[in-house]
Amino acid sequence: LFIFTDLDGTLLNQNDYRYDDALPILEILKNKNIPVIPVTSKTKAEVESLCAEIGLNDPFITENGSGIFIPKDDFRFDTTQALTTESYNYISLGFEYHNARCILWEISQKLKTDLVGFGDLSPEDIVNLTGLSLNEAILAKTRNFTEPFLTPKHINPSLLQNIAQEYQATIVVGDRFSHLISAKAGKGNAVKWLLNNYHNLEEKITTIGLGNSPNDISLLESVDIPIIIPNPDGVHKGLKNKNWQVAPHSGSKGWSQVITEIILSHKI
Ligand code: 2M8
Repeated sequence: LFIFTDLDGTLLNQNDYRYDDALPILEILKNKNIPVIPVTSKTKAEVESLCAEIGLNDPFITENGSGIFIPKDDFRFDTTQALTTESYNYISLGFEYHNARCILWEISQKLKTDLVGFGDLSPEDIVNLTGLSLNEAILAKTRNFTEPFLTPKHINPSLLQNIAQEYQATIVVGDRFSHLISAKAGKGNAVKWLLNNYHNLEEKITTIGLGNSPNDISLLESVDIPIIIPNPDGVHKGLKNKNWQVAPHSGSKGWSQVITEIILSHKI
């Protein structure tokens, strides 16, 4: 069993980013050696800090499927194609951050509209927009592959998408922001990469995926058991037409309830 999970609004509460309700079941999963793999819009810097806090040691996928980071002491995946940093073997499916910024600028020229990205915002601006702490906002600005930007209200989303395609880019929608990512990235593609490069291919692994926003659709489509975590005000409108199980609560409480039910009822 593998669990692929979005973070903001899914394992973490949407408004306060807390995860306390999920700690007991996370401990059980750790004792059962069930990997919990974050698949998030967040940066490597943010996920590392969070994993250290929560005690997660599995691979993780950052910036909407752009970076796949596998700890160097984790030999379960084929990393012959991977690049290396001090602690990880990693695969990049994404742009370099500088290119993502340039493409966003080109698109804003074409649309004759300012598109305001994280690179244009100060850490204090990001604190005000997100409710992150100042230190967390600095980690969120430490981007490697993608540019989150304020969703422009008066621009047709399909026009934005069509222009992005001219640059081999795509726009995905998260909780609060839109994100410019490489067309080769996306949460689903990164999940598929990990599953295809899992050494023990003969063993049939069941995969669970959890998410709350439109950028989680490709993740949820890539797993055996997709689960929607509702937002505090209900299921995101972009996920309402999906026929997937919906957790009984939002955030970490909902996460914990569905996973506890699956694990303790021996459904798997
Ligand atoms: C951004 O991601 C969220 C995730 O859904 C969003 O689009 O609202 C990211 O840039 C991430 O780095 C940051 O931590 C988060 C803060 O809310 O916003």
